[in-house]
Amino acid sequence: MTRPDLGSLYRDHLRQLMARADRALAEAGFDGLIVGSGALRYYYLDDSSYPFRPNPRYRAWLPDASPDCFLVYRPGGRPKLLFCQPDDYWYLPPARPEGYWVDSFDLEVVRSPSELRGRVGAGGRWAVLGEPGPATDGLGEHDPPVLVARLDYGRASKTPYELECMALASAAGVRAHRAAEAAFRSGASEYEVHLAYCRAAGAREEELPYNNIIAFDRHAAVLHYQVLDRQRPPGVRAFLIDAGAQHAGYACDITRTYAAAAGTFQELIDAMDAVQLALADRVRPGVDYREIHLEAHRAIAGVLTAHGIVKGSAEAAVESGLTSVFFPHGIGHLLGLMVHDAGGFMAGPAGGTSPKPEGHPYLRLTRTLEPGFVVTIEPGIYFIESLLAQARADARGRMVDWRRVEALAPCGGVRIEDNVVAQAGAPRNFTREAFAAAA
Ligand SMILES: [Mn+2]
Repeated sequence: MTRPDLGSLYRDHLRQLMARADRALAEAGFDGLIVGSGALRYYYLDDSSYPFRPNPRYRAWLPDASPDCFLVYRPGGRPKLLFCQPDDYWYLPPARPEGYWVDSFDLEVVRSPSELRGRVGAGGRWAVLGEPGPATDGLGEHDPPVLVARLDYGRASKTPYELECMALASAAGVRAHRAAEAAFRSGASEYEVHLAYCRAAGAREEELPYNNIIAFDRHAAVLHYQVLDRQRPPGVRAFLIDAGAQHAGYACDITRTYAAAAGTFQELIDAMDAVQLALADRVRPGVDYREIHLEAHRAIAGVLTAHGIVKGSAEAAVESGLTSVFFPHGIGHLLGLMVHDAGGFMAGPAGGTSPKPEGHPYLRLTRTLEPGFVVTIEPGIYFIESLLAQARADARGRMVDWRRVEALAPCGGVRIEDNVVAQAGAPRNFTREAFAAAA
């Protein structure tokens, strides 16, 4: 498959970004924009730093991820990049950037972030996006809400460049997911699966968009399970992996669940796979994402009753709140430079909040989908002891077949998560596309 040329996509992307910034700056009453990539942070009482993550509002402009750099932009002019290349013999300074995006900037190499001062240009009201620090002190207003609201709101719709970066991230993530499944099936421990994943993704841990969730059996019932057991226990039945990859800062966020053998749990996985595909098909412009979340509860209720986990009607399972015991998180979120991307609750470009549906506090996206929105669709069914105990203690307890629950609980849970683009016509599913290409 021939891929589109990132360079020309990037130039269009930057033009769109500048047009968006021009409008937002005018509406918010600013003359220019300074965006910092961020500074290294150090562990308490230590001289080693946390892994560096650039400011996503900086990364929206360019793929470089070096600390202490600044983008300086004034409408009507070319964006300037102050690229920090410290004179430092303890660490290797970042190389002067190269690649398809560099020619779009007036590049100035500086030795220290303090050189920003004096290069911003005279006069005007400046907005500074990024954490406050000595380099930007007094240069302008930090993260002015009227401006960041407009910029963040626009980031939900991805440009063709961003979509291509996300397709490339998905390809890397799927490559690694396949390696992880193979490792699981060949007897690896959680930790060894993780290493196989990183190797296939070509990523150090700190380059992953979020910490891998690699969970055997009951560990899958811990939604953000973070331990990687070094030993594989005997008789593992199930494997849930929620792991991503990135390209130029853009993330994929993929979850798959596997059964070690055919049987009841595999049937539950198959049923959830069908639910997941049907929900992913609803990702279309004009659809209120909250509706997809509520639809997920109805579909999951259908699976719970069809598989004898819940007795009675699917409607009663939704109405009593029983589905939230088995599916206690949101159906998904915006995805982009951040795994839970910016602006998920915004009512409009000027700000305001779009409320979550009552009784659904963990939903992370409440907007109506527009072309170019990339969202995750990640329905799940889990056997979480503490939530089950609460349900058992009240009226919902009578609606559950507890023997069925006890039989499935050792498998932990199922989640299947794809990354889906809203567009005219049928949605584009990055994840299924990448799995099909890899098969
Ligand atoms: Mn997710």
